[in-house]
Amino acid sequence: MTDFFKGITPLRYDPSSTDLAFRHYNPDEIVMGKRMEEHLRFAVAYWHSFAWPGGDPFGGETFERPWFGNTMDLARMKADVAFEMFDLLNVPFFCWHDADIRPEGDSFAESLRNFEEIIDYFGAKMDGAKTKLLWGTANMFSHRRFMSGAATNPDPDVFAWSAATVKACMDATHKLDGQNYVLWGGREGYETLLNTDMKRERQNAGRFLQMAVEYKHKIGFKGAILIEPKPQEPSKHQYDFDVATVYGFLKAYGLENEIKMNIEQGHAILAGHSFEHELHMARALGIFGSVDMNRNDYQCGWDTDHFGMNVPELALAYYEILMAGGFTTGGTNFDAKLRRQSLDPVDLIQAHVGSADALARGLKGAVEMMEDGRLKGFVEDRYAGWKKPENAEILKGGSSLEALAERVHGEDSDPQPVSGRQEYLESLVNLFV
Ligand code: XUL
Ligand code: CO
Repeated sequence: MTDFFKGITPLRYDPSSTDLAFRHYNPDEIVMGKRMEEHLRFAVAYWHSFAWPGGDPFGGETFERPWFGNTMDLARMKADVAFEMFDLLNVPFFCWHDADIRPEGDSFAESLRNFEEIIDYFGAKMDGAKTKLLWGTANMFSHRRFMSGAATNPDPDVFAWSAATVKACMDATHKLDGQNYVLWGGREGYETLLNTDMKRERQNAGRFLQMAVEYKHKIGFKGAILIEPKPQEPSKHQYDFDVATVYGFLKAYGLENEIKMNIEQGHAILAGHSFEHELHMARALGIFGSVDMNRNDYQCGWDTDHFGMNVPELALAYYEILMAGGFTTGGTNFDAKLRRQSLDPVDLIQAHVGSADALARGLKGAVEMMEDGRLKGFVEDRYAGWKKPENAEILKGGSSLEALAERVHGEDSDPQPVSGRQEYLESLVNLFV
């Protein structure tokens, strides 16, 4: 036991508490036939909570955690503190990158040894414990070797290094019985077109992904492979721009039935979309997987990774998730970090508790929207004309421009516009949030 969280007792659901407690997140409450914990499937992100030093583009470390440093002893202390927080929060899942959990070695072999030792350390802690692994992933963006990309690096040796890294991370995810494996390509893009061959980089990334899928099947990993779209930052432009772009890419490499989406609120905003848009698009394309839950600062234009606290926005997000059928292997990963002035251990706990409560309220609002049924019914009615046999036939290929021209010529009145009733629908949403 470390003393990092000393004085903080396990968090409980207590709606009347005036102290630190869950006031809305009640894991055992049944909503829409399922325990709230099983709907939300919360995960703590190891990197933001335990590895991030509190820097910003103008300032360095503010967090001075006792486990910061590049040794195995410190990596084990970090793991001890992390699992203590998982227990305090009673959280069902966590997520990691290889680089957050192990010290970087002087060679690939040394880094791998460190990594595997920590994975076994995690395994021992997870044995009989509540917290499971939602997903593992490889950090192929922080180290300078990845500055020109991982799978899209012009240097085949970096491509090979990246393949070895993904192999190790998939092996470890499989060993810890992870529910998913995530790929986020922060440097799979470019800084300047003047030194970039886009055709080659896309091909290389496509082949890399195919090899990851081949390996998944070879080792019998049953979890989902997820891609996390983001349009830019750290690179000027990234190939995994948004859900629709990634879908086109997957189609081109025959992977659309193999890979799903891990959708992040902040990334959706950077792509010029809303979170709901990205979730709805993934639902429409049948590739919804999981979410990285956070909140962007709408003014500053960076991926600020605030904790999600805006209930009306969260209700719309969970409405889309419920419409997609809810999570199967996926979950709600708190891909969020403290503000750099929030120095105290209790701030880490408060952030997760406050966001869990906001998310629980969002979920409950979404459930009410689903159960009320008017939103869904409105959309169904709006497209009901397509159910008529003569219209359904058009989409089955049983029509042509000439046939439709004939139909229109034979009619004596124009189609009459029908109200989209946006304000009614927005007011309806407000009944539930
Ligand atoms: C970066 C980001 C990553 C991924 C995992 O914006 O969201 O932390 O979630 O690599
Ligand atoms: Co993320």
